Amino acid sequence: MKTIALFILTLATVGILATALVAGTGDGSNSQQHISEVKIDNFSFGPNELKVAVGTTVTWTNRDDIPHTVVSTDGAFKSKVLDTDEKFSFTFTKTGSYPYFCSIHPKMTGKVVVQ
Ligand SMILES: [Cu+2]
Repeated sequence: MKTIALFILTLATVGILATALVAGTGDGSNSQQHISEVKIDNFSFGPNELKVAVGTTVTWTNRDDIPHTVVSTDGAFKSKVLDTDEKFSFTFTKTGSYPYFCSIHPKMTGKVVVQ
């Protein structure tokens, strides 16, 4: 009898743990899906072309030792001058292609594609 009781208790515990795990995973993947990062280093944006889902917040971080900006070609977003380790974030709420550049060094270009 004792063995059966222990078996049922174990099943119940595993069930509770599994439920908690599934709920936790759901929350985690939701928030991770909507965050993406671009690093600015050595006069370039990396990744140069970034594909994201609608609703994604993209954060640019300046890892270079000189200032840069992130300016959308069509005016959708525009950062201030970012010094080393400063960040700029923008949330993309519409699908489309968003080319951008650095207004201090216009040869620096990148693109965000929102799907
Ligand atoms: Cu620049």
